[in-house]
Amino acid sequence: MDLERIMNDLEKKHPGEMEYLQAVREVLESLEDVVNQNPQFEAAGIIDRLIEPDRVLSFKVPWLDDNGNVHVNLGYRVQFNNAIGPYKGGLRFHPSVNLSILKFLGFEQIFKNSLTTLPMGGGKGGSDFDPKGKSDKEIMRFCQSFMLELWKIIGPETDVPAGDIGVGGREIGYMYGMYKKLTREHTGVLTGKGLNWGGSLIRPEATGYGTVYFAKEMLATKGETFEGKTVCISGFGNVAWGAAQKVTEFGGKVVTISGPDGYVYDADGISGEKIEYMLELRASNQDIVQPYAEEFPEAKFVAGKHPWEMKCDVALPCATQNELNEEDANALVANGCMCVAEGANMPSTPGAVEILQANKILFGPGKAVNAGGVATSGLEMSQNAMKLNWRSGEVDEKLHHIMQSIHATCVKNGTEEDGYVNYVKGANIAGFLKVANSMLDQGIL
Ligand code: NDP
Ligand code: 2IT
Repeated sequence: MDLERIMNDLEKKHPGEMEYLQAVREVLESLEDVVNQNPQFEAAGIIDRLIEPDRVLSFKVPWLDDNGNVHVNLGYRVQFNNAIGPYKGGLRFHPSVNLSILKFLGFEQIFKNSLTTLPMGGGKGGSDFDPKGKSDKEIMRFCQSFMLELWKIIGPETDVPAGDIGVGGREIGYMYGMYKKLTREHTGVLTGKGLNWGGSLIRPEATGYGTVYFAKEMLATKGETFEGKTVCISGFGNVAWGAAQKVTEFGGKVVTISGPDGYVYDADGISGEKIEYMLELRASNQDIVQPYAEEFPEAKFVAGKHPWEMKCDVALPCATQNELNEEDANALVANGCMCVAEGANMPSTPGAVEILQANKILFGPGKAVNAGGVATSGLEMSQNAMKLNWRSGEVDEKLHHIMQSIHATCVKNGTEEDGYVNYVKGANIAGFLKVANSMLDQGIL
């Protein structure tokens, strides 16, 4: 495989799409040996076909604010690959959203979904709409307008969107309502639905729980557990919330959360009512973490910084892409951190990953670590198809089992000669092989 030729061609076609090019390079670097050992992949142009999305829908989303002013946002759906199942992946509403970010997320989703063992292809979508400060009615009107375009290309057997940054149960509800009205069908077309109308128990907690289940397996390879460990978490959204709950349950102490304004350090541990307060903070229209330090005076707010400068045993980045850089990685290493598990998608920069791996720190990439969210979406699809609901214990047990199996797959495919588990390589190779072999079976299209 000629990696530089592939990357140069891709860059020429999509100049400046930084996040997309970063994600493709990271995956292809892990695949060089596997592709070279399997000439049938090159003969069928698997890599060239895999790195371009099947299609991208881009549309405008006009909506009215509460004062009657018209706004126009951009909306997208990237359908990346459906070799192993319908396109599946979240919708992100955030002002930073652009095609590069959605293509990086859709590309990662292919391998993540493959690792879950469930039949789901890869896709992603969203809008540059900023939910911050919007009223409930404005959110509703925006979601309805977004779905007026999106419904044309999605369906329970075609493409099944879900939540991501800025899209939770409320937004899924408004979008689902409009989809149902347009199609006159009550189907499992979205996941992350409300419990009364087709949602699955444990889905809200699943990404955070799955992240901690995966990190628990990583620690176990060193004979360690979460008991008594100090844990730094970034973000204070869906993923951070579930992760904080599970770490606490496993006997660890969460000492940080973070937002775009900085981070909060709470030496007493962020547990119980404090975790619930995180949810309130996130739901507030301010979207900052500083008020936590006012509500719980034992905590300290540090403006404009990342939490990775604090001493911890385990770091769980759960906010957004490229939020843990080389300086942060060096600080974690210097402070004796033993495990970094990515709850967010691609939160560590390539330079940071290199530093963590060179220092033989346990490093779990997002596509393996945070796969519990989409895996539980897959379980929601199964329940919808059967028109049955599983109890929370049943869903949680399946989630736990899936995370253990993804971990075992990473160990199998990523263990290096010196015994160090390269989880990046393991996840990329295992995720890729299933998709590539399926593409081979299905012909060139
Ligand atoms: P939320 O919207 O609930 O929380 C995201 C958090 O990150 C917020 O604190 C948000 O603050 C912050 N954030 C977003 N963009 C930036 C930025 N550019 N700089 C600094 N902070 C930022 O989202 P989720 O918890 O759902 O998602 C968090 C991460 O986990 C994302 O990478 C997502 O792709 C990933 N993920 C989510 C899954 C899910 O099921 N929800 C599944 C798997 C992965 P603010 O919005 O104010 O900027
Ligand atoms: O990044 C992700 O895996 C998600 N945002 C969840 C996607 C899903 O379809 O549940």
